[in-house]
Amino acid sequence: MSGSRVNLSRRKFVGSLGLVMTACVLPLPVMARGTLPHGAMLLGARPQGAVLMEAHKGQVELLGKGLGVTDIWGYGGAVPGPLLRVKQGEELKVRFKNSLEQGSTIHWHGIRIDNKMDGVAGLTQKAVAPGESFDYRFTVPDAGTYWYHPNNRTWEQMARGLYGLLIVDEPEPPMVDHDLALAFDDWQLKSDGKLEEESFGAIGERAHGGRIGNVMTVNGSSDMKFEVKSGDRVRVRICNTANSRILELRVQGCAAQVIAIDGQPVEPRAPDALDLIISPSQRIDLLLDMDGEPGGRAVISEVSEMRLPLVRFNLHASEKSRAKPLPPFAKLPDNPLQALDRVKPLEVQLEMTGGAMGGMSSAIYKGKKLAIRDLVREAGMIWAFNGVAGMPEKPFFSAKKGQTVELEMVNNTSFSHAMHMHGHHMSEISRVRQTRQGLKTIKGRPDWRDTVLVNRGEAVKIAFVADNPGKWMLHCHMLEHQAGGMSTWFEVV
Ligand SMILES: [Cu+2]
Repeated sequence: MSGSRVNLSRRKFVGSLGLVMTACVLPLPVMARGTLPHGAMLLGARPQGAVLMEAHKGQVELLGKGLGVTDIWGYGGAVPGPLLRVKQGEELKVRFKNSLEQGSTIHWHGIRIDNKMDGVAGLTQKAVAPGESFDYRFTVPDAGTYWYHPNNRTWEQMARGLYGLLIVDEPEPPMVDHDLALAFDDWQLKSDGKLEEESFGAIGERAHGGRIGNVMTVNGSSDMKFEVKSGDRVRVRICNTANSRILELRVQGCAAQVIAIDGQPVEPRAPDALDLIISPSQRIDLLLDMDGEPGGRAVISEVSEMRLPLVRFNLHASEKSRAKPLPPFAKLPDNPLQALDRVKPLEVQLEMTGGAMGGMSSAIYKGKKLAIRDLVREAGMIWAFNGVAGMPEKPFFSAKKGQTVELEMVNNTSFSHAMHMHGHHMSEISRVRQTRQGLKTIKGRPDWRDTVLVNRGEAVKIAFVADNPGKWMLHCHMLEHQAGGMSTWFEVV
């Protein structure tokens, strides 16, 4: 890490992000059923029922008031962008205006969306040119925690702050005292708070673990605090919006349960260490019961590099919210995902190669075989899926609508990869790791999800029902790896 960058540390936050705070992270008051403020938290104007989302430059004090200004790109000029909130089955209408100096799009991450609305530049639409607009209009089939970000030069645009969260409410949202949507990000900042821009596109970042930041924020704040009471029930929706950092979380001082992963409900359970490893783009919904005594504290820390308390819940000094603890939390209603049919699946294998210490000597790029040196020089790429770097002209595979696909992803590289599939959710059916003693079966994570972490030396088989027609990306969500070659697409016909 260069000397001009500040150390990874928790910085004092004094509330300079007032607008963002108000819009996105104030604990909602006690919410009785059916009284969620749909749309009430939107920042943009809503001309004719559409939300206006304008991407433009902005300035925030990520390090805290008076500690340096960071120039960012944001939806509404803020980090994160406006919290969007709709009810399951409703239509979301967004007019996206691009007031940046480069083309952009909005991808609606994790939504099983109409393909035309998926926001992938070069695959589902043209990049929206500077000064132009694009209307996104789609219904949301699944309740849960989702998010949005560009899909054009994503590695740069997201690192500059372009992202926001999207909540799709259940028809009857469960009773909680506070419902919080939190974007966990890390930034590469210089000591004056300015973004480290010189390293954008650096092959060193692409070839290794990606752009790892030195300052971590939660909704643009590095000191996120909430005032709660002993006895409160809090739903915390966490999204990893970092370019490449795999979050490792610890929750202390309260009773925690996982209730959803990547938006999809799971049987409520105490989180194990695997549950709290959140790779880039993944979400986890935690239910926190504040069972500590008044005056106490609960903390969510990030521990991948050092123990950083990132979210604090301060319990009121004397008051309790209720005399008796709440009854156990029932599983959220399942979303309308089709069951797998594993009798005659379409079987596909994807081998990941390349990167530093990967030993890849050449790959196909735009139909041409290039030696690794030329691949790096001509395309800035250094990774491949089945020997192909970057988006191929033809689909990686074609599935018939309704067909179950079993995809085995074999990681023959020296790094972990967070594999994200568009338009669908998948279930992990097996995970094995190459060890000196041979293949070892690892505990799988069968819950539905849109992103699966494939660690080095692992082969992870996932299955999904290809029920959404169109052209869908499949890529590593470590954005430097995606830019460095780890992206492909499949079609459902
Ligand atoms: Cu990767």
